[in-house]
Amino acid sequence: MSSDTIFGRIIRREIPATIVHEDEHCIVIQDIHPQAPVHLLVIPKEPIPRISQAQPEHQALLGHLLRVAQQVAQAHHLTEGYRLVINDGLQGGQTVYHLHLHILGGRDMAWPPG
Ligand code: DGP
Repeated sequence: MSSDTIFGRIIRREIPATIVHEDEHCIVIQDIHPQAPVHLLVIPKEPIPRISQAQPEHQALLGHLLRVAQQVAQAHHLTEGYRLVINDGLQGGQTVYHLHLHILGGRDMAWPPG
């Protein structure tokens, strides 16, 4: 599976996206098909295809993505709570094979997810 996906093209500014955060290691964009009033994607610049393929050397990067998610959620005033989701592979419902963390907020979430 190629690691050059639509998210790689967004990171390289080859196609547009609404970018709400960028740093050395990741970008955060608005999801094009929002599933909640706030639906953001935290995307590492390194194109790791799936969380199941992350390696020990990615530990700091993975921690960074969580910390950025926390800060971006706070900046979007998600004070009542929010959900972080990583879909992995076919059964996990992953459609873009460049690791990303969904931030969903602004409404009550159901459990279990579908
Ligand atoms: P997943 O199913 O976990 O792989 O989620 C992929 C998400 O990416 C999905 O919620 C829709 C979003 N998405 C797909 N293509 C684009 C795009 O071109 N731009 C933006 N902003 N989001 C996209």
